[in-house]
Amino acid sequence: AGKRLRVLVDMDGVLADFEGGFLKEYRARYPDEPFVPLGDRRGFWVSTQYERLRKDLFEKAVSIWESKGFFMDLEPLPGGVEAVKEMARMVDTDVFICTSPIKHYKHCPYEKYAWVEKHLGPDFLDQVILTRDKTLIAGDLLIDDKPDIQGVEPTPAWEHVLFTACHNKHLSVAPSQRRLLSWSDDWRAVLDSKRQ
Ligand code: BVP
Repeated sequence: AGKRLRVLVDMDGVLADFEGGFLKEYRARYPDEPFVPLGDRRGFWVSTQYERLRKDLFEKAVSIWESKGFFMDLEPLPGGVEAVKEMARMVDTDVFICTSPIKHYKHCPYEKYAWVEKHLGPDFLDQVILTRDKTLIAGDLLIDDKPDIQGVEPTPAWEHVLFTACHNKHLSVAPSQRRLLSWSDDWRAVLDSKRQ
């Protein structure tokens, strides 16, 4: 047995259905406004695509995830909670939830902890890392749906495995970048490939 494996797992778009939750709430609040079906999503930033649709839709989109209850009420993505629980039970494996809160801090940080407590249990609160700069966090793997993860550290310790989402599935990424298509994909093999 070599050293322990440290896995960082993103929350929005990987464990929690940010895109689905956003669209549902947006359509409920703004039933007469245009929207982007999930199949037409391109680019990580929902706000940017809505702004391109019509300038004033930027603020309407932002209003959705700044609302009380938005992050708390996100549905888990299929298999994510089970995968993270299984990882945490694996020998020589440490799992952390590594997520960037929005700058409107009234609800989001609290609700991210509440979501983890609800879906992964109170013991998992020790594993939560809230940071706006994931390059500072040392790990062997970062499973994240954001294609470009940058920050002040030019050479992060982790290998970024791109988790497929509606906004990134059409992207051609560098051949060196590995993908997880979903939690039904072989995430165990990805972890094993990083073990000593
Ligand atoms: O908390 C999420 C939502 C927010 O950015 C955070 C991304 O965190 P990670 O998944 O990288 O951990 N967010 C914000 C905007 C626009 C802000 Br203006 C957006 O379009 N999409 C988005 O996810």
